[in-house]
Amino acid sequence: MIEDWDHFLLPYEQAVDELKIKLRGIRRQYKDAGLQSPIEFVTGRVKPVASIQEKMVRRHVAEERLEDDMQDIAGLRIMCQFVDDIYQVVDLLRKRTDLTILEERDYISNVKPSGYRSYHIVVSYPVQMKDGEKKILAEIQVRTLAMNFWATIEHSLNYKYQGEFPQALQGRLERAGEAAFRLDQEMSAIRADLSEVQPESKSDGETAAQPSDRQSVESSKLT
Ligand code: 0O2
Ligand code: 0O2
Repeated sequence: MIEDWDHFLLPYEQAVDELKIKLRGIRRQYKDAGLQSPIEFVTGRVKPVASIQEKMVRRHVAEERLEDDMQDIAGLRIMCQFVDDIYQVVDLLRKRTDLTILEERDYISNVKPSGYRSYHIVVSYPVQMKDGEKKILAEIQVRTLAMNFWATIEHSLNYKYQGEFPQALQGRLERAGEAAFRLDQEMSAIRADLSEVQPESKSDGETAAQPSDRQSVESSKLT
């Protein structure tokens, strides 16, 4: 029995705090270099005890296995403007020497049946505790703003319906997910068109040229 949850969760708090600072640091460095950051913003949380306990029951995770078998007690979320940015962030994470990637799950190429899209990375992250180093599992979810919009609302509706969406609602949510993804694709197409006429973003106040009148991808039909 874990009697002192605060004590158990302390290294997780430490890991989330450190990773938030480090990931936000990536954005700072891009800004500092005058470059467009692939990271828009970063959030993080330690899973509440009640959610950990509920997931232990649902997933049949014994308390002794908790540290190894529950990957998202420490959770970070990286929000990006564009789908391409997600893969750029994943590459940046792969190159880091302060964490070890254990698993990657691409729910963008392999959309979940619910309509959920995100790129998940499970990492092992070392925190320095008073008695020495402790390796903590953390789940980093990388997604666009549109994917986050969909997932946040779907998640809150899920609570309301306890995961048992009426069939018709389920279909509508899936279609809403598709619409959000078409929005992502259209935003990427607009960016590509803009960079054709204006290769580098101007910091000298020069006005941006108009995008070409070339028809953008068929995704422009956001129905
Ligand atoms: P709820 O209702 O559970 O969503 P700071 O970092 O100090 O600026 P703070 O208060 O630590 O700010 O919050 P942060 O880091 O901006 O974001 C915390 C929120 O991020 C949480 O809200 C979660 O909604 C969300 N979040 C971030 N990462 C994850 C993750 O990996 N998994 C999940 N499930 N949620 C995540 P709350 O407060 O927990 O409320
Ligand atoms: P929270 O803190 O409430 O977000 P499982 O964890 O059991 O769902 P698995 O395979 O261990 O499944 O992990 P998976 O599916 O790679 O990632 C789980 C997390 O991804 C979830 O955490 C959600 O944050 C997010 N997620 C996965 N599927 C969906 C979905 O259909 N809708 C939404 N909104 N989010 C999803 P938890 O456990 O729900 O915790």
